[in-house]
Amino acid sequence: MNALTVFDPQSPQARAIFHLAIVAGIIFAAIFVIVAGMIVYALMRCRWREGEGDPKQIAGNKTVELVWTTIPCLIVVALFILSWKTMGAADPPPAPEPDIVITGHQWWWEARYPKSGVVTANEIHIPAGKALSIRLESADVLHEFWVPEIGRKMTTVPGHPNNIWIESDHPMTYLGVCSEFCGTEHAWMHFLVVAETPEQFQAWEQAQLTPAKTPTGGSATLGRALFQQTSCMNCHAINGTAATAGVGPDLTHFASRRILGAGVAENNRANLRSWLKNPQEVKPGVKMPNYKFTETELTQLTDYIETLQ
Ligand code: HEC
Ligand SMILES: [Cu+2]
Repeated sequence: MNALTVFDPQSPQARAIFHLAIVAGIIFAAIFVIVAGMIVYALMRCRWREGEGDPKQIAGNKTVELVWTTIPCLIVVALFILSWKTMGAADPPPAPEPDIVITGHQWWWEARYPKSGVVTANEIHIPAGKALSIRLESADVLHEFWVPEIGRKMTTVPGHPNNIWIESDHPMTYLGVCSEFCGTEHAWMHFLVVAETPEQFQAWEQAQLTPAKTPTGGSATLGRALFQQTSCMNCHAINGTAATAGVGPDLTHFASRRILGAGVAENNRANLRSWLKNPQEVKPGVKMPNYKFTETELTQLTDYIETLQ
């Protein structure tokens, strides 16, 4: 998986932003060197010496004033044109219908694909080589969606959808983060963007659309009953059961995902069990209660959730 960096752009959008940053950075560095250099030169060359009067005064010199007005104006105009072109490449107007609607929640990300009906959380799959129009919403407070290698940053604002484009040149997995402080667990609001070949993406979409299988007997069946008898259904959805709530992540294919609790832990059996035992210990402040399950109940529930491939 890629590290979080702005110096390794992997999409036309991110490259446009990166190139602007480099060009602007060079211009700013040149201005700094010239201005600082002139100050140092003036300090040495024109410093007061024994027996010397004031240097020649040139207040109101037209040529000098024209030069130091025109050059900065030209720099500003050049930066304006460069920014304008970058915005055209990195941030074109959104598509009429978004490819993915991503909603920031305290402290996880929901992803809905309106065209296919897929709903998932914290692991966003995209086909490589295709620009996708993303609509960003918030369920509660301000969050910020940021995958530095493949797109710009954008705030999610309650009641005001924002839009960005993301794209990946090739199949690769990227780390994304929330980059706007949004409460206790802001630091654990990570997500993955998994760019795949179009075939892999289609297969993933198909798999996500299948309802959860009902376990046939054993501990997992008891776990399923537990899921339905406790209040899990008030917050979670599992397609193929009566659970349809959207307060917490959709769990229909939870076991196929790589991360748990928006990146606080790797998704494996041991971590899932700790989560169900006491989510507050794994992710303090998390909006899921501690049910104080017995060891047997924990095993049953873990067995059931592990079937949600
Ligand atoms: C009050 C709402 C609420 C209830 C009730 C609730 N959860 Fe959660 N659950 C959440 C939220 C919110 C998250 C996401 C937390 C985060 O990552 O910050 C979550 C996360 C999870 C996750 C990890 C999902 C992921 O993609 O990382 C699992 C598994 C889970 N809950 C199972 C359960 C089970 C089983 C029950 C019932 C015993 C239950 N939850 C009850 C709100 C709830
Ligand atoms: Cu956040």
